[in-house]
Amino acid sequence: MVIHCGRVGWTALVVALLGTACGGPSSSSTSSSAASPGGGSSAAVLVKNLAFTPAAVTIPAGGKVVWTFDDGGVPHSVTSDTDVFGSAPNGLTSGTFERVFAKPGTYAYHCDFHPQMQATVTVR
Ligand SMILES: [Cu+2]
Repeated sequence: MVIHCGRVGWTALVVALLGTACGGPSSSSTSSSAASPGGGSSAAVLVKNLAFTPAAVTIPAGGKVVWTFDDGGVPHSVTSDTDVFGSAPNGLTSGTFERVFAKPGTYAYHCDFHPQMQATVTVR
């Protein structure tokens, strides 16, 4: 059975009895867009001038941190204080190192060559 909304009379009554509202609540437009998984959840750290910049980054669980090495040939490493992650042990002078952090927590790390270079990754 097809109900035409334009009519009045018994058709409208049937519509009312059936609890059907033609063109009732207008369909909401596409305004909702949740944060895309995997997107926009990374942080960048620059390894330069004997420092990690910024020294503290926060990412959501499953997010990624990308370190970029650019210190004029001075080698640095990204080494977890608790050895849960680390870049090449002999240091990097260029390029990037990246890691995905699946579990929430605070991850302290340092540079094996320059003990004063210390920073943290916080995963929420
Ligand atoms: Cu270093």
